[in-house]
Amino acid sequence: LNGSVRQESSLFTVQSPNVVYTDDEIKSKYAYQTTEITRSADNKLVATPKATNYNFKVNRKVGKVGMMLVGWGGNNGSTVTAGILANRRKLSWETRDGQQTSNYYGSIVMGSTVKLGTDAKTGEEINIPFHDLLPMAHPNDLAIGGWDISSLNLAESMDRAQVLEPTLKNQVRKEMNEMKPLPSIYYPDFIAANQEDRADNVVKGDKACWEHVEHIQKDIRDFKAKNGLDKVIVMWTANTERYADIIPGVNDTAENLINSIKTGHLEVAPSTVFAVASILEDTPFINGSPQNTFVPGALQLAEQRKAFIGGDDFKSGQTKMKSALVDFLINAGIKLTSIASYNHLGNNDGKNLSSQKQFRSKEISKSNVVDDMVAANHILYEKDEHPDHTVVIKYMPAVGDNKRALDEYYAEIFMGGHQTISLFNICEDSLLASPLIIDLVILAEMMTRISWQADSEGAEYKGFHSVLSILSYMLKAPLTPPGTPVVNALGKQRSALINIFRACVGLQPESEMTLEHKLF
Ligand code: NAI
Ligand code: DG6
Repeated sequence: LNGSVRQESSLFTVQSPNVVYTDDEIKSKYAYQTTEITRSADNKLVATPKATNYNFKVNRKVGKVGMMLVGWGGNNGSTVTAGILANRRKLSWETRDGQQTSNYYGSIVMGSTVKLGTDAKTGEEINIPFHDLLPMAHPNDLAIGGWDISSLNLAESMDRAQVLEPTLKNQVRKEMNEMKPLPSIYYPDFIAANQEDRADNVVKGDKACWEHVEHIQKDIRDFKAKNGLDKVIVMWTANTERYADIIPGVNDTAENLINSIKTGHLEVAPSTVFAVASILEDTPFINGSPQNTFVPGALQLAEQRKAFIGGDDFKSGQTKMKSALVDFLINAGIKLTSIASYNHLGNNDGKNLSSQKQFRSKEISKSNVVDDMVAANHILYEKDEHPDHTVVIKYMPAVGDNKRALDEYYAEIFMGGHQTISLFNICEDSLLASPLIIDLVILAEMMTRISWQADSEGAEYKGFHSVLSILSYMLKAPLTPPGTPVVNALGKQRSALINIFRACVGLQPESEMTLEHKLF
């Protein structure tokens, strides 16, 4: 599949002495306004407005972009591929509800709008597609490839997944028949034993070795060359692995990790080998599953090489809802006291997660998603106090990809009263995850074209930190640069993303004050 290049056509330009457009770049000067807090001698808080000046530079040339999925033949991999093909060809298909046309619903980049400003004449809010905020790649243009330990071609994988309508599958079948995942690395100890029967497309060797790293590097290079690509994003959408033990001398530093791969240490996971290979190829690598792929050594390697990484675990239905609802409850001054999250599903992900060690990885990523919101409200919660939180996942083959998620939120309200909110969420899991894969690819690629400069004499332009916490909106357990806070609140994650992109074109954050409508 060849990626193609589309001509950038800006929907808007910024008219400001702080913003300069050239054919190749958008340059902006931006004053970042924050509030610095200090304490007075009598321990009173002192808030001081602070402005830090930055220059941003956006490379406007998107180039040819490809995505390589690890686990391409899985439910997510085959569904996102069919979805992109269908959108590219503007397909529509017959369903029992009528004619359905291709869309990118569920993608923040392709399906959501952002407020640009207010109409000078009418005072109306002007909203534009998120995709038009900056010159972003278009998903229809992505070259698609990847690896799977299962040899089925993508048409067969799509049938195995049982997600899409036959009337759609028939229209993309021919193209998907031609798509065959590259053989992958398989270390049986990291995924459930019940996955063994699909592992018929594997590279020789059942533990880490440097040949595996080089093999994957070559796959990336070959894919780039074959499709004439400028850039590739690699994403792990393969099975959830068990956690790797963090062992001093083994995976705690970049050097130790590399040595451990070379000596075949048994605690190096396939996903970490993919991450290392991608980092060494200067290819952004995103982990869509919950395991600790980014052991400290992998993280350090990414920092040393200034390569972009992001993770962990796609945040699709239950957790996305949780990170919005809990934000609402606690910010409304309601004391959430427990969350019981149960789900059952019958796809291969559910089968893999029926094994305890793999379930444990998912339990961790699903459980830590409210910590920042709780910690921020010291009126409702004492230090280190947390709501009870239970996560249950059961494998129920009959429901296939149609995951059922049941949540009970129990909260304390005014004067000892109680509020119970019960949610029952049913959806095709892969149809929620596929747009996230697209968003992660488009946004990670965008970040490769943004650089910043401190507004001081002789400062150099550089990229953002290796760990792309800007991708948090799509991820359950957002990875952040070491020592920096994790933000789970969904609204804050979206604001950070949008406002950083606004800053790149010299626009202040949207404050929602709308004073123009309030001060008559
Ligand atoms: P799946 O089980 O259908 O697909 C995973 C694919 O990975 C399979 O085809 C398998 O053969 C392949 N695989 C396993 N180990 C591999 C390796 N070492 N190299 C290459 N391929 C390998 O699962 P699905 O539903 O596509 O989900 C993928 C991952 O995304 C899972 O870890 C899941 O937990 C995670 N996820 C899924 C979400 C969703 O809503 N569908 C949301 C959040 C995370
Ligand atoms: C059941 O929890 C299986 C998981 O793989 C989830 O489907 C997936 O992680 C999505 O979870 P959530 O909480 O983002 O909907």
